[in-house]
Amino acid sequence: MAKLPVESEKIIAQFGPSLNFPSREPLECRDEPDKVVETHCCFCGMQCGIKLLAKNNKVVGFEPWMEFPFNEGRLCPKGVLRYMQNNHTDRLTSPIKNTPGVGFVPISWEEAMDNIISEIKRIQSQYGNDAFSMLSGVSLTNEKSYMIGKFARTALKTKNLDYNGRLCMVSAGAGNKKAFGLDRSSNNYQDLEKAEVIIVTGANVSETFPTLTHWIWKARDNGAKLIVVDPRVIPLARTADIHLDIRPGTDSALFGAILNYMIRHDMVDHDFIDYFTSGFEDAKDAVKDYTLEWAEEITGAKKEKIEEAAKLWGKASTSFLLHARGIEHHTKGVENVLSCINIVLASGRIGKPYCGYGTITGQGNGQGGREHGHKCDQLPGNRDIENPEHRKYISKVWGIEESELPGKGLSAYEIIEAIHRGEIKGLISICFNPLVSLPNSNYVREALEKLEFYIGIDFFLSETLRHANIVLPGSLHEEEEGTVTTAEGRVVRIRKAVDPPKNARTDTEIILEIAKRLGAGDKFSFSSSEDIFNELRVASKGGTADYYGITYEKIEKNMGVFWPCPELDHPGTPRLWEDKKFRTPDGKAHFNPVKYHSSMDPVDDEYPVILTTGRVVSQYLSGSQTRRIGKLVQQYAEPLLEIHPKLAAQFGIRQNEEVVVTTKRGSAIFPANIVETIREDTVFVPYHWPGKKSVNQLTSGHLDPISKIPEFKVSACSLQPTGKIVEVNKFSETYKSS
Ligand SMILES: Nc1nc2c(c(=O)[nH]1)N[C@H]1C(S)=C(S)[C@@H](COP(=O)(O)OP(=O)(O)OC[C@H]3O[C@@H](n4cnc5c(=O)[nH]c(N)nc54)[C@H](O)[C@@H]3O)O[C@H]1N2
Ligand SMILES: Nc1nc2c(c(=O)[nH]1)N[C@H]1C(S)=C(S)[C@@H](COP(=O)(O)OP(=O)(O)OC[C@H]3O[C@@H](n4cnc5c(=O)[nH]c(N)nc54)[C@H](O)[C@@H]3O)O[C@H]1N2
Ligand code: SF4
Ligand SMILES: [Mo]
Repeated sequence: MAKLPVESEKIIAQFGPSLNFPSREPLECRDEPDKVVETHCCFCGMQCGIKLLAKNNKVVGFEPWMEFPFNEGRLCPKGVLRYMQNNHTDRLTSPIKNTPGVGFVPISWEEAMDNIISEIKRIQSQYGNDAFSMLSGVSLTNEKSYMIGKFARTALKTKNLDYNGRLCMVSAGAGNKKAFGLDRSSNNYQDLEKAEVIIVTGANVSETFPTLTHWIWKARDNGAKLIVVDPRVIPLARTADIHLDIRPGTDSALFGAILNYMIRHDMVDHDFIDYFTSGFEDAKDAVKDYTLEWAEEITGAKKEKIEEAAKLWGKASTSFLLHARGIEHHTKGVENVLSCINIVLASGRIGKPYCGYGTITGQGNGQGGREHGHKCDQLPGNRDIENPEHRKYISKVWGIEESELPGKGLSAYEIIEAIHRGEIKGLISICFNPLVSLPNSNYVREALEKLEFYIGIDFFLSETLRHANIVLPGSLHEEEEGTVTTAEGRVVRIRKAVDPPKNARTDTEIILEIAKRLGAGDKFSFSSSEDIFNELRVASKGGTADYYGITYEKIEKNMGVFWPCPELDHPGTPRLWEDKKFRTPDGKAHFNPVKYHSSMDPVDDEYPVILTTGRVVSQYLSGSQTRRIGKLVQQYAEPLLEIHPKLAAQFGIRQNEEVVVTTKRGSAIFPANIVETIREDTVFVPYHWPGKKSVNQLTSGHLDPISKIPEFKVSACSLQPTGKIVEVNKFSETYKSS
């Protein structure tokens, strides 16, 4: 079947995006709700506890859930307004089919399913099973993540399944596995409270994990010293003791120099290194020439400040190091992570109260979703799809021959490349908006147009899904039972508040139905989310991410259980490594030698400025959800180019002037916001917008060789003012033009 043209105008007329922006609360809110449901926010990895109020099978508001231990009722602007998605006018409530000359038309489930199954079968018989690929996402619960991993391998029988965590958690995951043999932050965040020194690098905590700020403030109240590493003076940096304003892409040089300083000044824990680690000599050797002067030259941060930071860290008796995507979105993302872990291991401050290390998980279920097998190289329990023992165990749980279990598939961006090469012809995506979130978006769009058949499952018609042949209306967070695992490693319960509206179905029902029609019904006879979780528990047993001892009942009773939890009578593990038994083959924590090297898209005469990208507090990821909530759009309506006054003067750029930003991939125009809170050689653009406002038109498809994460944080660019001054953040106008 040939690819259909995209009837974009008609689609927008039919399905928005339109803003949910009532001038007053819905009338239902004034009455007593029928139900108050204790659950969690659908957005970031903090997974704040929240109570949803439901009336007449609709979510009409929220209340703080004061007892939930992490956020104690606190919420950020997105958490407060998330409930507005449930009754949204853009909500997909029927399967729709992209029809030539007409746009999307509603069709019955029967017709949708018949069409889907016949196209999957046609493509797979013509080109082979792996020619049908799947992309998934970790806003989905553990149950759905697990089920999708099983679905792709045993029903769709393809190796080409990957997920949006490929853009997010994989550098940290790979680094954690190399160093500790297990991929989870080492402590719950209450351990921050009495840390003497806290390093936060590449994490704009106040905007991206707002409720975590509370625990950092608590530590500050107790006298903690705070070191923030970021090319921008992010809100957290404004009150830090030391702000290291490094050039994007130079963290491994900074942390290498700190390690060298600690070694030279004997600020390392020799006993810990001797008894509990391996690889120290190699790591030491790799940084032996990394002086403070050299680090200043590479990073652009002052050597006196680097020295002060090294001393504070080196001499502390308790400490915490946190990082997020600022150090991970690089072609050396894994190395950056390892350079941080090296200074943690050298300090010996891990596995003790108030001593911790962790990546701050991004997506709602960024932690659980990276453990249970919807990554192209992974099986449940964070097992390795290429390890014969792991394959044997999971094949047994799934009731298949090991030879039937596909091997390692392609990662997310590699799937796009394979579509371009004509090797992949079909795609089913759920919970992922790659046209906005993958780098080099014009290339991604061309790939979507090349697909012979594309099925999407979402509750909104995202920009990507406008290229689909069939879109199935799936469910919101509050429409299914399940569990997610928070950034701390705490497995918590997502509770159903309402049913999916009209003719929409739960994601689980949809996947189960497709599996059944593909002839794999016997492996998907689950009758509830708890049923799926119970199979996941068994599948994870013995893996590093062991959930066997966690049950729905135990989670409810304790407001969450920290994995690993290998037995039913095990209390869970809020703090890892107290026993110093690391999960590497030799049982030790591993230092890894890290040499600094430059990014894949370095600046030159033609592209002299570093472009880095990220987030703002009021928008979430590709924006498909938060760009539909008017009160959030009003806070920050369109992407602005953050630029330092000196750099602006150099290019003759004025406040609110539209600037053409060009990289080797293409050009885009953003109004300038001239601020002193950014390095003079770097500009920043948030990425939550599609089409002409998408900064991912400019980012590159260069990937980290180990984790396959794209280099979102460094692109070389040139700047050209247009002479046109615009009014920015007039949200109604922006909305019309996006
Ligand atoms: N409001 C909001 N919150 C979110 C999200 C959202 O979209 N919106 N998304 C969630 C998800 S999935 C994620 S992954 C997290 C991301 O959370 P963060 O990683 O905190 O967010 P980013 O804005 O991508 O990047 C963080 C910081 O990295 C800095 N940076 C850029 N390059 C470098 C570098 O080379 N080194 C260092 N040290 N810093 C650098 C940027 O200036 C930026 O301030 O947020 C989660 N929370
Ligand atoms: N330039 C640049 N690009 C980036 C980044 C960056 O910092 N800079 N950050 C990267 C990072 S860290 C991430 S995590 C990615 C995220 O990128 P994406 O995963 O593409 O972003 P989302 O907006 O979460 O897209 C999820 C889609 O799934 C839908 N959805 C949400 N929940 C559910 C559900 O429960 N069921 C179903 N069926 N659908 C659901 C939403 O409506 C939305 O359409 O973007 C990456 N892209
Ligand atoms: S911090 Fe994250 S989980 Fe908490 S309310 Fe905000 S978006 Fe939701
Ligand atoms: Mo992310």
